[in-house]
Amino acid sequence: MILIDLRSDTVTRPTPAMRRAMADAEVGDDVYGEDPTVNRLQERAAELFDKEAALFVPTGSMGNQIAVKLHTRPGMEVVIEERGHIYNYEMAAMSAISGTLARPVKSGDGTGLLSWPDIESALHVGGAYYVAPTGLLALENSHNLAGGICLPRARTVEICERAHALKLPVHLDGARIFNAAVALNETVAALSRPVDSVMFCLSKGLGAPVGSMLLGTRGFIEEARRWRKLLGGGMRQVGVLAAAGLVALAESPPRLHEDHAHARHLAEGIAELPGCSIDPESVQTNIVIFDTSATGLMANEICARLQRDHGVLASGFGNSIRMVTHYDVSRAGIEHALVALRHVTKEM
Ligand code: TLP
Repeated sequence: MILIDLRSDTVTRPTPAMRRAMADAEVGDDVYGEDPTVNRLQERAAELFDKEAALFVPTGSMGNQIAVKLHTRPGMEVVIEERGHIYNYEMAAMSAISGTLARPVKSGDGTGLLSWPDIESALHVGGAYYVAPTGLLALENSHNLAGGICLPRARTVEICERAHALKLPVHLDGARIFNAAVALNETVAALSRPVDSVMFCLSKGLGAPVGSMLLGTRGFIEEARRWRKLLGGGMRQVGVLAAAGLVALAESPPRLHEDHAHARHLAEGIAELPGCSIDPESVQTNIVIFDTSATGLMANEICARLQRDHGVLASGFGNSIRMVTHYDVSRAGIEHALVALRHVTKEM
């Protein structure tokens, strides 16, 4: 049976060009700062994002958590949208590593996109001494669990201006910021210019096998390097991975629109199925999250049947299923997934 793996865009395998670059990579010991390929990747990322410096980290989670650590002190709160990855899927690391507490907020319009009034009502800035102060505002673009929706540039600018006026730093979880940039027709630099730090993943839609980048000022990145080591993320001849990252940065952004078109097509098909509900218009990038409550089955059960009988892999969360498109899934794969879903929902 063919496998169509829509669980995540993390499942992509390195392209032939990435594998060649990995085999040929010039390497050195990156803990001494001597890996030329890592150094090139960091310089390239800083240039693309128009930030002073960048650091190659093993995972997006490590990049985010180093940022939380550097922007806060123990006893502070981190304001974040209630479905944010840093809050929901990073093992409570902000409390374990930084001694901070998440202050989750709902977006007033229900989309997952925060506006300044949503944020303002959750802030503790310059208030009573017995209230935990807000240390950081964490944004996410695109917003994974909100269905890959994108935070427009103007909204990011406004939020950051207001936060900075209160001396509050802003970190952007830009795991999929290249998808957001394509969907919004912006550059990644424009979307992340107003924030103090940004993390993006090479290992998601960009298709590299491993790695993420953390960016900010030179001083911030120097400190981040110390924390990466402390967390066990000081790697050695890691140019073999950075080489794939450089190929990913050069080759992948121009094809992300294809993943977005596949996701929209998938959502349009799903909207027609009995018991499944999604507004295809809300699908802006490569993530499709649809509600399955009216099928009478738990999402996990639907996913189990999709996999067992049709070789289609998806992720179930409560009453929702998430399907993520990426370069290893073609238009034919999307059609196959729709046929499979049609079968499974008809059986119910
Ligand atoms: N997301 C994974 C899962 O953890 C849910 C996925 O399959 O989407 N920020 C965002 C917005 C993410 O979606 C992820 C990974 C991360 C950070 C963490 O990246 P890694 O997995 O490299 O630690």
